[in-house]
Amino acid sequence: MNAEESVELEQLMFVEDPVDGDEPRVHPAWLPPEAFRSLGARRVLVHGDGLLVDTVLHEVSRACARYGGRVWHSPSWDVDVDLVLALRGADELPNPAVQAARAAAAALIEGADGERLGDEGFLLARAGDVTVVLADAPAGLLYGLFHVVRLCAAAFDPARPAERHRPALRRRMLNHWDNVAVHPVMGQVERGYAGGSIFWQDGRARGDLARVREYGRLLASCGVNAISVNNVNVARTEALLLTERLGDVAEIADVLRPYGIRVHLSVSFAAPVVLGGLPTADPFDPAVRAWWAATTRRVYERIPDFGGYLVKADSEGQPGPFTYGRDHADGANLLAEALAPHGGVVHWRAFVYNHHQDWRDRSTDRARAAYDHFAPLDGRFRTNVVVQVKFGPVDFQTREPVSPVLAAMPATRLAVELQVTQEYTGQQRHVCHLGPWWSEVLRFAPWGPGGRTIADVVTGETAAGGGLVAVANVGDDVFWTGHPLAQANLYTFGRLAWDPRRDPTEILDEWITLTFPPSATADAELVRRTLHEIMDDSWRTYERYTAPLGVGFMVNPGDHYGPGVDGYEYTRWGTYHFADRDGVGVDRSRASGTGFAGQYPPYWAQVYESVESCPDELLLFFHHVPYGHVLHSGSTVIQHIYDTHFAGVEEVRAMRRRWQTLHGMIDPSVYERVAERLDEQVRCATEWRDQINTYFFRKSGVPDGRGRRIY
Ligand code: GCW
Repeated sequence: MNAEESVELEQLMFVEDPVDGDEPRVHPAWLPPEAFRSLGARRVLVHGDGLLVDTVLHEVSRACARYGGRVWHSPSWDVDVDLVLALRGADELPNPAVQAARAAAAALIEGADGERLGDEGFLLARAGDVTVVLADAPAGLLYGLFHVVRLCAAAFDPARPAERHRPALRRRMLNHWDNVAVHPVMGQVERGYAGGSIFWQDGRARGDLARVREYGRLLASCGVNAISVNNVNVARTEALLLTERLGDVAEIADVLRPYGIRVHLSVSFAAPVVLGGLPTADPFDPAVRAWWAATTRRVYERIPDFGGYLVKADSEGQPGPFTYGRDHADGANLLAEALAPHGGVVHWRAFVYNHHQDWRDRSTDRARAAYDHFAPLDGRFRTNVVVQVKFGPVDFQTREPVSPVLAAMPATRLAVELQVTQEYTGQQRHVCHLGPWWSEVLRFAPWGPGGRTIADVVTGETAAGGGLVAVANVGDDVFWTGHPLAQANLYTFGRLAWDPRRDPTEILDEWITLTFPPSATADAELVRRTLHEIMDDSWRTYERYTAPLGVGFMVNPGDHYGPGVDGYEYTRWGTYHFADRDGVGVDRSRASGTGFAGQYPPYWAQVYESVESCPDELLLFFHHVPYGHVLHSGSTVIQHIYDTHFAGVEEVRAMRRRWQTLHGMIDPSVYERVAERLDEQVRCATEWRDQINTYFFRKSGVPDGRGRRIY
């Protein structure tokens, strides 16, 4: 069969064509046609069969149709080619280059540890003039193809040594907080900053899933292989996705399957009551267990490769096992038992805390909650439960210590949950590249320097490893993420989930090359340099002009955007800074505070316990100190607050100036959207600076050592 005949190209021309007659074009994100130029100009042989091999074939055909290359699909034998993408299990190819590559690469395929390439791994090797990508399974071939796209011409460099790639994490997952029915407060997408949902609209599934298909393609190209399609806050309409509206979920699964992405569903713990009409959802009740078993069986009848359930229980008003006097292991195991016969998993969130706290009560500490609830349950979860832990103990702040839960459950599969949607980091109106922050979290060694890291925990060096999860940041916005540069956070998440030990700046560089292909850019080096200058340190810049020294949560209540220093100070949410005329910060030491520091293994428990050894950037998270306290940096706390806030705004102004140098050099619509958002970032950062500086000046009465204007 010749691919040119077999591929229905029109299905695949989405990026080039408007979604709908009048609608604006959808930005291709990091897969613009130009990114395929190098691949598309080659002669390519695809060998193997299966749904994902067809996807590979479609991709190659599309690129070749555009850039003049040719495609053969097996069995087209003895042809001269530049690239072979082949399944190893497929019949022997009488193609000399493939045979040579196979022989040369045999040792590499088995790997030093004797492991095979696995379901998703691939190998790239040169044999004579030919680049050969080999995989054991179709998904590996698809990932191998996108690797070739990323490498561009380098994939065809005769001197390129053979390489072997396997994802470090089996599950690389995005959670969508998309509502089916528009929530009166949270809207269509909770904490969404990029328009409506790509799945749901006004209470129902979107009929046209072209956008979802394109999303699957973007995700596959950066390595994501699982998504949950509805909010963890499950309301009435969303609960129905498990039963009556399962067909909608099945349709989404059908569209994503060709990209190797499995669909998961957020479910309500109260489903047996709400949907099943039972009087209880008690995990020990036989009728409840039978209901989950039967319901789950029906899910798999409809979606045979369904991934599993995601649950937020006993948290922020969601139902859970506490109602029945059971704990979270009992709750999670109930669902795990129903999923086990079908190979599904439960992602059970550890984000459980009291959201009706009295601000007068200094003994309750929200940071302690996840550990207090979950650490005692270690060893009690079934093997198909993944306990999903927010990276920090509070709530996705710009700076927090790494959650101690991640070091406290060696007999449990743990996943780290990151927030790609920038709820607390500028809501996709600010440039805030989060790769360096996530990487810092993943490299953190909770048992002390040189020891095992969070990356080791999630890849499964302790228990089986639960993977990496992030809350998604896309919507029906033309640029997917509102801020075009926020696409890089999504891309970086996927790449870090594939390999959590990678350098985030290198990943950003990959994203830049794909998104702004050198062949389509007047001065590629200028674009690359400028984007690095703007983005590399943008998370630290964001940190400088917002809440200082790890204290967190000085945001406006509700929407969480912009400064609101006392916005949460006298509320029930448990996020306080305790600033008074003498000092600021939360005493979480064992000696005199809430004892949270003691939840870490000894090395960090000791470091965080004392004001002297606590790292500057977390000082106010762990300690209440006087404004005159001298940091390791040599500055006082109050002067540090002033200096970083003045500096942060200057850095944002510099970002805007740098961006202006790209005028005329890149797609004008991207240029304009980013320019507009940088104006807002300058405005908002200035507001942060002035409110924070003024607040602390008024509290402390200490003037700025450098005499700058404070209001
Ligand atoms: O940070 C908070 C958000 C909520 C979210 C919650 C969670 C889905 O403000 O909107 O609810 O986290 O993670 O469950």
